[in-house]
Amino acid sequence: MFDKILIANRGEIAVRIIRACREMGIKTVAVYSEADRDALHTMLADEAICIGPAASSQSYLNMERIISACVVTKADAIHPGFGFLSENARFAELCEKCSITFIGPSAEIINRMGNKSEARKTMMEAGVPVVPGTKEPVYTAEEGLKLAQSIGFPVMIKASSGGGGKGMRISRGPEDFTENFQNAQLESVKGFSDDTMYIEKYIEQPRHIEFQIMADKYGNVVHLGERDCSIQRRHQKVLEESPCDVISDDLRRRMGETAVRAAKAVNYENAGTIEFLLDKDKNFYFMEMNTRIQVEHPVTELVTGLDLIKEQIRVASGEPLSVKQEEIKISGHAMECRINAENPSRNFMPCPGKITNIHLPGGNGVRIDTHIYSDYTVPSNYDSMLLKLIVHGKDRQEAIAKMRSALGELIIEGIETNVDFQYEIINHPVFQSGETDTGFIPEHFPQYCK
Ligand code: MV4
Repeated sequence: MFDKILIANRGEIAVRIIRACREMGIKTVAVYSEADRDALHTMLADEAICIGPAASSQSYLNMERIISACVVTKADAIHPGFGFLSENARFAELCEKCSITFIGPSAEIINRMGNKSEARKTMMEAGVPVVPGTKEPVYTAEEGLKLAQSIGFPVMIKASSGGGGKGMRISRGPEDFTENFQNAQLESVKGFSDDTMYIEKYIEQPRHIEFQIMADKYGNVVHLGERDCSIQRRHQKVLEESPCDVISDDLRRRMGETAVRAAKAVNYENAGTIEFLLDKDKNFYFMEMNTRIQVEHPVTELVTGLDLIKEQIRVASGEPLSVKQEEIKISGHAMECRINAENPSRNFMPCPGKITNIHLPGGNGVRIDTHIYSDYTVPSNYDSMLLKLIVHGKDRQEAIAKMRSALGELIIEGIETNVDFQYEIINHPVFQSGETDTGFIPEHFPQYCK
């Protein structure tokens, strides 16, 4: 087992990882930017090293500085958390070259799954159902139009390097195809320096269902059930839950087996997520694979009783998985609300600043993952997520009741937050009925989607 781990991240996930290490008797090294001298992760770790100015590009994305911090402190491994360098194949490779364990999959797998059109082809060849569409990359609107006509409109045009809706356009028919293709491709060239595109049949009002998988170095792969992440605004997840109400035990078994097959097809190692689109007729299609631990991992922890961060550390150190598929049981229902420093009535503009007073809810089945404290100043340089409010109840109804109660008790003063917006979602009759798909927020909160 590792003696010391460096956490190449900040905020709540850095705190989450430090706590897991401490429970396991592993020493921790925090890295921090000049804007994070007073950050909780900086204070909680056994050692802390400043790696540069506030701008992420000069600190949390600065590979050389982070590797140097690791060498100086003699840490054995780096946990990248999510965002920042977590899906950067060059960083994973740099760690490998410096004999530092990168807690995650190999650089080769990160690369392969980061290329969405290649991931799609890999999955098709492994017998994993993908959305009907192209198998080979598409580079011109002319060849794209022919392919779109054979797929049948409407289609979704996607950039191979895309993500978060970037480089993605719907085309409803041949008359709007060329313009949409060119716009999507231009966005991709500008954002990712990559003109590789692919085309899929457009799935109307799908649910975003993702399966958590975990794999060790010995080819063992398990799935830990699904998360329904359909409640999104502009491709940002707002609320996640597990299990998904419309997935039967039989469908869960079939989707889970598919997720495991997808991971095995690439000899996957460590924690990963297989994203599916689930259509109205309960057909499911592979969409993407995320090669990191995700923001919403706690909902899976609450329904499975497993600690995913500890499991990541154990498998990275060479231990086999601590559980077999038959031992994994999904119990009760968990839900997570992301609380951000943002102003919903000003188009969710980020609102950093000083927190003058906070009160955190608690009680049976209430978990809070956060790095904020009273008098803490939220810096303007990073993501606006402040806190994850996660609840676990015996069923969905009880989870909703706990979330409603906890949101009502949560107080964060001094800065604007989306707490009231989350409260409106939780209280919405359509949300409570479970009839939610990716169109939920635009349809029921159009005033927030302009
Ligand atoms: C789709 C789709 C419908 N059909 N692909 C959005 C982000 C990117 N990861 C993929 N996305 C979608 N791909 C096909 N073929 C609908 C979406 C989509 C969506 C997906 C998940 C959660 C929220 C979404 C909101 C709008 C569109």
